[in-house]
Amino acid sequence: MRIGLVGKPNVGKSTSFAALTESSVEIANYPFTTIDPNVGVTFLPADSPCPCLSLREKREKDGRLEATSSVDLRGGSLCDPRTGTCIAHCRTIPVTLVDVAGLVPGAHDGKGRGNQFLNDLSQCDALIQVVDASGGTDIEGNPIGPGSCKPIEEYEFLIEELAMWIHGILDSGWIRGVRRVQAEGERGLLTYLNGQLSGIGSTENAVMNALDNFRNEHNDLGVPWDWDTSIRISLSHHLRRAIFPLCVAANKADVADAGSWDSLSKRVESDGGILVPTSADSELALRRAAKSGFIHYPPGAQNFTLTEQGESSLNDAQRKGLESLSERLNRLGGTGLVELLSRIIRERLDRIVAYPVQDEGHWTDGDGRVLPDALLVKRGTTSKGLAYSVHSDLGDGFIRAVDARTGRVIGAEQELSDNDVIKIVAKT
Ligand SMILES: Nc1nc2c(ncn2[C@@H]2O[C@H](COP(=O)(O)OP(=O)(O)O)[C@@H](O)[C@H]2O)c(=O)[nH]1
Ligand SMILES: [Mg+2]
Repeated sequence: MRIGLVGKPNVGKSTSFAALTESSVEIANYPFTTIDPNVGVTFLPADSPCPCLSLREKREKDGRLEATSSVDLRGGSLCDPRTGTCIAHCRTIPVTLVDVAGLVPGAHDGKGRGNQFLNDLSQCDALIQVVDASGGTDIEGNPIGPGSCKPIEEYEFLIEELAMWIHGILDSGWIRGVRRVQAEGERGLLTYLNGQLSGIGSTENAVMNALDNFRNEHNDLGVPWDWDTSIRISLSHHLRRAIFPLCVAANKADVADAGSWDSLSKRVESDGGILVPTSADSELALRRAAKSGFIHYPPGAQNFTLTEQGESSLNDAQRKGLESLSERLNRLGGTGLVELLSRIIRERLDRIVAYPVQDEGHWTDGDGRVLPDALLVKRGTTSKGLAYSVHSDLGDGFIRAVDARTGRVIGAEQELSDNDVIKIVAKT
C-alpha cells in the first residue's frame, strides 16, 4: 500500500511526511524544499481490535492466563508483530508514504521535475493533495498574507495538470488509436486507452467507468476520429477522475478561518474524494513530544495525556505549549492526518485486515511468533488471493485454508472478512 502526498510547494507535505513516518526531512517556509520524493513508512491503527484480544479472552476463560495487570506496558496485547506495534490490542499496520514534490504550473509540459514527478504519482494506490486551507501562500508557494489564495484553486490546478498530462499521452498515439477504433469499434477504443495509460496505473475497469461518464456528459459525440482537442481534453478529465481520484488534506487548519474549506470539501466529495481539515505542524509536535516520553499519544488519538515523566520534568514554557496544543486539538477534533489516511484505506481503497498464520491453534508462524503479520487486502479477496499476497509459491501450491477462529476449513474462493485469522495449507 503506497499513498502519495502531493500539492504545490509550502503547504505542509514534508511536515505531514515527517510527522507520520517519524523521520526527519527538510521543512521550510519557502518553495522547492524537496527535490526527490521522500519515501517512508507510517503505521496506522487497525479499525478492529487485534485478534490477540480473542486469544487473551480464551486463555483467561480456560484459566491459563491472569487478567492484564495495570503495570503491563503492552496493555494485555499478546501478539508479536513483525512490523508496527500492538498496545492494548490496538494493532498498527504499515503503509508506505511518499512525499512527492514538483507540482508546478506546466508540469505536464515537462516544467520543474515534469514527467518524473507525474511518474512518481502513478506508482501510488491513492493520492492526498495537501492544500493550504489558510490561503497564505500563492500558487507557487510564496508566502503572502493569509486568506489571499483560495484552496479550491489549488485543487483545480492539480486536476488540470493531471488531465493535461493524460491528454498528452493520448495525443501521442491518437492516430494509431483511431485506426484501431475504425477496425475494432468500442472494444478497440477501450484497448487503446488502457494500453496507453496502463503505465500510469489505469485498469480496464477505470477506463470503462471514465468512458461511461464521458458519454453521459456529451450527447452527440460522433465517431472518435472526428473528436477535436476540446473533446479529447474532456475525455482526459474523465480518465483523470477514474485513474487519480484525489483526497484532500485541508492543512494549516489551525490558522485557517473555520469554513474556509467548505466549498472545496463539497467539490472533492462530489468528485468521489474525501477532505479532512488537518494540522501537520501539530501532529509533528505531538509525535516529537511522545517520542521524548512527555505524553501518551497513540496514533489517531484526538488528544493526548501527560506521562509521569511529562508531569515531573516539563518546564513552564513546554507545559504552556502543550496546553495550547491541547486546546487546538479540542477545537479541530484532532490533527486529522491519521483520520484521513485511515478513511482513504477503508472507504476509498476498500481494504480490510487479514492475519495469516501457520499454526491455526496457537496463531503463530513457523518461528512461534504470535500473529506476526497484519495484511491489508482488498475487500472481496478470497483465501487463495490472500495466499498469493503472502507469497506466490503459497498461492500456486494452495490446497485449502482454515479459519483459525472456528477451526473450519474454507474453500479457495471464499471471501475473507475483516480481522480474519487464516491458516493456508499449500503444497511445498
Ligand atoms: N500553521 C501551520 N503551519 C504549517 C502546518 N504544516 C506545515 N506548516 C508550515 O508550512 C511551511 C511549509 O511546510 P513544508 O512541510 O516544508 O511544505 P512542503 O513544501 O509542502 O513540503 C513550514 O514553515 C511549516 O512549518 C500546519 O498545519 N499549520
Ligand atoms: Mg517539502
